[in-house]
Amino acid sequence: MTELAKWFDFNQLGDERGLLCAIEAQRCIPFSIKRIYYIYDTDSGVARGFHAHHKLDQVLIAVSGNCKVKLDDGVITEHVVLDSRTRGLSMPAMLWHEMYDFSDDCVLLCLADDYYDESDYIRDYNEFQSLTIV
Ligand code: T46
Repeated sequence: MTELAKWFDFNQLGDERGLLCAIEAQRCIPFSIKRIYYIYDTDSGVARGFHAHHKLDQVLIAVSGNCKVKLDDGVITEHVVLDSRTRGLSMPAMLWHEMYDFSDDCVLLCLADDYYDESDYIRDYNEFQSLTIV
């Protein structure tokens, strides 16, 4: 089966003092980071996302706790679990995504290759589907 999810694995560094994970733009992820945001204190039962982006490229990392993500490219749908602080989920443009089942302690770190721009969002699923038809 074709898989939509692509992952980036980051090196876990550490010593007797604890652990550390470094993410270098253009090395560990394939773009330069222009924006970082994080999602936290999401009430259980709440789902977020429900959109795709025209151009934005992102990587999502659950740096604390866990959540699930539904991915949909207009043809294939896949559900993945984000539960590792050393693993990033690739979230390229034109991939419909919905995040759900957030644990109480979930902090979802998002690395983005561009600034916030509402006009880059496709929030209507029918519009998204029409754009995926070639
Ligand atoms: C995405 C998923 C994974 C800003 O003003 N600046 C920002 O950089 C962001 C990300 C959001 N906002 C505003 C826009 C809304 O008024 O914050 C509010 C919440 O954003 P939204 O409803 O889009 O949040 P999510 O969790 O549905 O989606 C977010 C990102 O917006 C989106 O790009 O891919 O996380």
